[in-house]
Amino acid sequence: LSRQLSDDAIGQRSSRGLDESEVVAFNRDGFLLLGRFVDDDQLNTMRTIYDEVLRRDVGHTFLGKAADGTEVSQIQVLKPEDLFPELWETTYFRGGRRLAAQLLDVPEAGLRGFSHFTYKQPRTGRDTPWHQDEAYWLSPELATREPRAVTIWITLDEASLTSGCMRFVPGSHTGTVHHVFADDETSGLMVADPDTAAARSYPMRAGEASLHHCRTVHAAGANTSDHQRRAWALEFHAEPVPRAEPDRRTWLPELRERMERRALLGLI
Ligand SMILES: O=C(O)CCC(=O)C(=O)O
Repeated sequence: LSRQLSDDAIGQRSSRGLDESEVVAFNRDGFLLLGRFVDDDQLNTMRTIYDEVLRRDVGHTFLGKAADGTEVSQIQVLKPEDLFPELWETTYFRGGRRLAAQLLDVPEAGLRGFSHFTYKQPRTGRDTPWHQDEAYWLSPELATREPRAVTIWITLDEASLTSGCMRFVPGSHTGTVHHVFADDETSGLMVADPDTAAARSYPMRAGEASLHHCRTVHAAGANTSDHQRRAWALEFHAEPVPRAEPDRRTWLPELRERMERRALLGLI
């Protein structure tokens, strides 16, 4: 159905903001499906830039090994906008920032944003494990201050049950959960003991997007299909607020060490 929307309707979808029932659903579930978010022209522009970024080979392997020990490459490119600042001018970025400001109840100018590409080659064979985005954030102030952020995620190819669609645990955005490392070397984190009984998978077509809270427990499937799955995530952060209780986030020293080893510090 979303493919039948006119370009105008798609433009309005990303510029008019969320209606009351969508805000209520986001606050209840910790995520929201946005449907078709960019028109075909924008989608093609984004794909061209994405492919050029991949061609320059500036990404790093985010998760190195499958559970059975085989090497797989799931490529992540942090801050592609540093290479191609025009990414900030896309409907996706502008619309995403507008929706993030609405959900976090701050002016757009009060948001800090950055993005990353998550690229799954055909037959990657490795999922993105259950995690909360905020588990990756190293800032020491987050021990005593609670981050407020949302991520908007768009797929530039079909993201199906077999090519790596998103999975969310509804209502899981209410607290920080313990994380451990997903493999021996990389900086991939996963929830230590995820309760995924209520989780669902959300296949999306190219150009469709979702939004999630920085504490929503989510994952994405492996790409066992024959086509690539290019996804692009934008994170928008508002000022953190004081926490009632300090949060120890015990995996952070090791995460910092792994990032230092992989020269990723400064990027996140
Ligand atoms: O694209 C993926 O495979 C996972 C993306 C994700 O977890 C995120 O952007 O927070």
